[in-house]
Amino acid sequence: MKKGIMLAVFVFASLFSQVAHADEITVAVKGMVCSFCAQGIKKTFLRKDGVEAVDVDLDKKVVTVKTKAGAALSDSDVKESIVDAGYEVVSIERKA
Ligand SMILES: [Cu+2]
Repeated sequence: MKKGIMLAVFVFASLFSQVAHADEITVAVKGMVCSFCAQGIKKTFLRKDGVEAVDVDLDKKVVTVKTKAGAALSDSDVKESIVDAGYEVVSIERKA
């Protein structure tokens, strides 16, 4: 009986972690050159629901977006934010 409960808890926890995991999205961006660009992109992303953190690497021209647990940010959401900020998306990569 105890084993059954343990198993149920384990199954539930692993299911839950799949649903509520946060995404890490790496976006290669064309056109950003200075810290003002970086700030603009950060602000645009942070206005979106479900965005936990944004990191901009100006050397690599890469923006890393972390979503909140359980939140989803689609590729078109990502694209929209970059374009709204005035830049161009080169590629989008996701890491679960
Ligand atoms: Cu700039």
